[in-house]
Amino acid sequence: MKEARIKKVLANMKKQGLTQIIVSDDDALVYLLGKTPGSAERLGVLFIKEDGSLDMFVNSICCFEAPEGVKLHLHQDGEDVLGELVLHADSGQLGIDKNWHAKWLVELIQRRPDIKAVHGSGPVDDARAIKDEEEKELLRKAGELDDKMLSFAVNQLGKGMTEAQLAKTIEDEFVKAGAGPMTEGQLAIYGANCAQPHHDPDSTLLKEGDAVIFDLFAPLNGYWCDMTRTVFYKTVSEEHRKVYETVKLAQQAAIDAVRPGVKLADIDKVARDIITEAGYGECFITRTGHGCGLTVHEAPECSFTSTDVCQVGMCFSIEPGIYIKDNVGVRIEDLVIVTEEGCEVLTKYPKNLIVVG
Ligand SMILES: [Mn+2]
Repeated sequence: MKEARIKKVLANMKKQGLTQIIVSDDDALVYLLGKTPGSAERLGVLFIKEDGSLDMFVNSICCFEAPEGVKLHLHQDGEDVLGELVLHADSGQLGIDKNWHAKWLVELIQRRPDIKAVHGSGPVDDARAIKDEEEKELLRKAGELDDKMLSFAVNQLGKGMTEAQLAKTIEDEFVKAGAGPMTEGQLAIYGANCAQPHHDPDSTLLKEGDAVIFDLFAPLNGYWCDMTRTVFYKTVSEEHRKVYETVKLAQQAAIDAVRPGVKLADIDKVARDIITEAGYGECFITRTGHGCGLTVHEAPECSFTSTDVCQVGMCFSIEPGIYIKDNVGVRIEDLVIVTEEGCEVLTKYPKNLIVVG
């Protein structure tokens, strides 16, 4: 069990006025306990109360052994699965994490009308947003792997692969290098398809003058890397060069703006203003970034609606882009960790405009 992390969660519960919460999310359980029952569609949750008591309600099929300090409540298929949990909850407000299945939540509410269920991911998410030293080291290692994978990917251009074939080749390379299961495929996107930020790699072939977006992300020892680079194949038009240099400027300015106390909305604004002044404001259709850790997309969010403020230890992406329909797309993305003076950039693949082949 990770006691320091449980302490942070208890402090956050107090701050947020929550006396009891249910944690069901696998990544959150790994963060707090060092492991998860991996319950899938069955029940497997950690119940945390303000007095620090930790109770785990798990189906015995998961063969979950509770860490010291956690009281285990086992049940089996066919039994009153929620029975013990229903009795354990106190009346009043109960925080539920964002991923708990509605089937359990609805049943709990029906059986305990004295309970007021509220969204309760905050205490764990806010703790997870600030990485401890162990996590920072894992994120650095993941970043190093991403640098290698980007080099590998760029070296595959010109071999005649479709987007989908190249994406799969990169995924295989990640696996060979020790990456864990990837929730989505890698992104290798050519030409006008780059105008769709998350274009699903298909049978498109590479042609001269194409932009190529590589958005490469995978977990290494549980912690995700996430980096995007855009390169050009054989030639680059003046228009595309201008788009590229604008994104590069915006991305670097946003990185330079990161330091403790700065609002993430203001970091988004730094990038957005540069892109807007260059005349591409309407083509910047995404947020500037997202937190990254045990999950590739987690708190904090770097967008114009974000209410988060930079704190030392936060890890998030800075990935502005310009997406011009039927023409081109450029995105440049790095992961940063907020430090006392500014930030540490975890992904280091060069960002000068590269024309391959
Ligand atoms: Mn990203």
